[in-house]
Amino acid sequence: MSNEDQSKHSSAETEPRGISRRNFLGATAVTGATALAGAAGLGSAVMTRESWAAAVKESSQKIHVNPGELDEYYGFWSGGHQGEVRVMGVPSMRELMRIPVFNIDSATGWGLTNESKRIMGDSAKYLNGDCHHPHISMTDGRYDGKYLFINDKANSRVARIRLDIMKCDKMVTIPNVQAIHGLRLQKVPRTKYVFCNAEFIIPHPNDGSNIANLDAAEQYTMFNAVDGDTMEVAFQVIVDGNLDNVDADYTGKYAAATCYNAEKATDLGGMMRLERDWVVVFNIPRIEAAIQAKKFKTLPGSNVPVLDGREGSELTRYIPVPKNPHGLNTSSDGKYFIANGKLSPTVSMIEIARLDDLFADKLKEPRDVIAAEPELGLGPLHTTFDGRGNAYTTLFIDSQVVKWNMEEAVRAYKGEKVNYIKQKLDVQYQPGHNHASLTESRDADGKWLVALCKFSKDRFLPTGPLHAENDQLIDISGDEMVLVHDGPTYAEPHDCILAKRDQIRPRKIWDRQDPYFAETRAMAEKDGVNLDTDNKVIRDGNKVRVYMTSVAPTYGITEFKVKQGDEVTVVITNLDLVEDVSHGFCMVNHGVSMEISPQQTSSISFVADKAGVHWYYCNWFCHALHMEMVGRMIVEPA
Ligand code: CUK
Ligand code: CUA
Ligand code: CA
Repeated sequence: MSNEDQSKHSSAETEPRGISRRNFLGATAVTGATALAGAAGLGSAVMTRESWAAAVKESSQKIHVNPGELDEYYGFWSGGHQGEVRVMGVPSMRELMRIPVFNIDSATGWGLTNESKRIMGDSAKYLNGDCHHPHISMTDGRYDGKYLFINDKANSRVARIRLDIMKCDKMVTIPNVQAIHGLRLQKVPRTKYVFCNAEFIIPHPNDGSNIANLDAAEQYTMFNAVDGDTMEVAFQVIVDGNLDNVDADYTGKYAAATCYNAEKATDLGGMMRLERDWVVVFNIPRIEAAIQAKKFKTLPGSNVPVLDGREGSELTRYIPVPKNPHGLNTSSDGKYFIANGKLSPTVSMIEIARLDDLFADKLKEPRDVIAAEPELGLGPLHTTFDGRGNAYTTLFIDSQVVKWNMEEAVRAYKGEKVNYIKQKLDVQYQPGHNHASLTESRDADGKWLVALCKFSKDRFLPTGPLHAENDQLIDISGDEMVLVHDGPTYAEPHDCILAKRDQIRPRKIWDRQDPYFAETRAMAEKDGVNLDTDNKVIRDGNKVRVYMTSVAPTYGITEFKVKQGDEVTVVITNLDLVEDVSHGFCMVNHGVSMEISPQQTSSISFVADKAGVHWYYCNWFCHALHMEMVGRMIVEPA
């Protein structure tokens, strides 16, 4: 089937400049793709041009959020290798906020302030990150709005964001592994574990002692669980092959992860050698029992329990699936783990109810848990759900989202003649993740779907060789998907998550007792300073602590003296009680900048290495006299 046929009804509305732009990645995006079989045909009747235009008009009206009105959904977007999380309003697709996490942020002082550096810990030295998978904590399979967790592939970290203040409050580096990629949460009974996959296979120990003969060294990667409450690593499980994406089930018992490198190869050709790789399923109660029974080891440099989950272990099962699978998604009805084929035009539906038998060795072979393996199109990467029995899978190579029915796919697998494909919608272009509203919870409501397209090509005004990506909003509330919005985004939102707005309960101003700045408060107490009232300079050897309050439009201290070479810490408490009156502190020519929101205490340290007069100013516009909110640091020459 040609692209022209497949895009029949959507091309008129979404591709006014023709569809010739669609093909450029067809054969080259994924090596070996040309060898793949063709896509299955369309199931539903194609709408007439008139009814399509009417549907687009109706859906487009739904996304218009009038000035002064609020969006129905919060969206949390990963910022990819830009390192931050972005908060969006959906369906307007307006960007509401950015939450710096694995990056440095000049506006808020993330990565510069003492509070943020304490949270980043040893990894504060890294100025880069690469986040992919943002997920909201759950209780009984429903978003509880407490935390958002996200991975950092670049520096093997996991971070937690407190959704009441929308700031990162914990960060942990996973030991003994490289590149934390897939990350999903335990859904039931609650998010006790944050499951995260380390992608790359490395030698153990990885200290250079075995590089003369790497072939003889023991090499593996590990599945990891972080305790969502303490953000300490709870356990690690050694696996065969490598690990890509992961998800957990709705019983609390199982997590499953895709592996694209069963070959344990170190190059592209080698990683595609086998016709099948696998999904590895982890038995969480058995892992917990093994830890209780002290059946684990520890690796040098950490005391995390490390268990052996390689083939033959009681803790895991390996289910062969076609070549180089990618996304792993639990259907919102709790029935299936769905592994997305990538180099195979299929997805593999693993029936979760049969996993007990698989672990009890009651099945003839692991693939007996496959309920269906529907053929969907070229390059299936990720699948999302509408809560009405339909699944939506991105087809990277075809540049489409395919809507298909899960139970019909199961019937077709059993030999019944039924066309499970409901619709294929062109998206622009090369989608990675897609994500439907509330899809990772029992509450999947089938209203909106976001397709996160890696390429925008000519959908937007040109911005030089580097193009925006394109996060497209699709109305899935009716029988047909309708594309309603093109959303340009900066590198690179791999994934997003949508929650109902009443599931997130942010604070309006800070609580003075907030643990976020508890250590700064403790330091003040030691200095005999009351943060809520005092403006004081404390000298302690060559360390100088400047405590001041701020009330729009003045700092409590407008002049302080230090000596050249002093290590200065400025601590500011914003006494304003009015919502939205944030102050800033910027010391000119010192690389010093931070946010102090109402009732917040923030602190930042620097060396006063230049003698003379140095102005500081408020850099968050707070008052008609904001420009006058200034002060001077006078530095005596050494
Ligand atoms: S991965 Cu990026 S498109 Cu990191 Cu979730 Cu599939
Ligand atoms: Cu305070 Cu601007
Ligand atoms: Ca492979």
